[in-house]
Amino acid sequence: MLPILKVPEGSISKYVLVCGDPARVLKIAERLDDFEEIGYNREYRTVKGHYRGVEVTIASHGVGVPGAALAFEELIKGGAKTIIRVGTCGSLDPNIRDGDLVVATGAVREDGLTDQLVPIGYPAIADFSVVRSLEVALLGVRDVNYKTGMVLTLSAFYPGVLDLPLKLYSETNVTAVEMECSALFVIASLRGIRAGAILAVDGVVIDYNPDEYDPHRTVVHKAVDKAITAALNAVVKMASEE
Ligand code: R1X
Repeated sequence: MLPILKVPEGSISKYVLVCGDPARVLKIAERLDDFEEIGYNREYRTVKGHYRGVEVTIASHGVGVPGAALAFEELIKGGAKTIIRVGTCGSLDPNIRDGDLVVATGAVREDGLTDQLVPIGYPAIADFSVVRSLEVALLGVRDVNYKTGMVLTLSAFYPGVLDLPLKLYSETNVTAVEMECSALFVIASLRGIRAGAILAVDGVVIDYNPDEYDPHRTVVHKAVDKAITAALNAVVKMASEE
């Protein structure tokens, strides 16, 4: 048994989609041809099914790197060979707005966890074949505006007395901020598997005001739906290339 996910070892598919929210696991699962829930412990809901004949596991990892890292490690231990995060992010690029998508090429490691795993010079990068498959899949998604670029993974969501470094990374051409990708990319690289991420923009946060955060709008839900479509079709493409 994998202790945190509470699913049997070996029960995880080669292809895995992950998201923060356990409710979104079901939203994604409803797009599958068939599925069954194989575990639900804490914030970690795990579902397994098929999409166009490809076995796929959908799992939630909660908010933030430390909790998500546990999920990534156990998913890999359980059999994952390719993990795609389907999440949300705030845009750091004034041209990328609410409802757009971001395909992550890599992540700035402002996460407070991965420096405990490996020296800070080790890059948090997405797998090129996953990035390429997501971009090809996006060609088949209607009415989508997306950018492929770096993301900032930050552990703080609500600022304390210090400013969050959003302007700095916006000015250095980082596209978006979120809270889990660096751990996914570092852990995937350390364990020798592929990972990537496709993120729906839920606000432009260069002048960040957490009081304005509202991911519960139709424009965000629609973008998440597009991200799910692209991620599932990317999986089909990668499976066909094996
Ligand atoms: O990665 C971010 C975090 O999981 C995206 O949404 C949550 C809160 O911002």
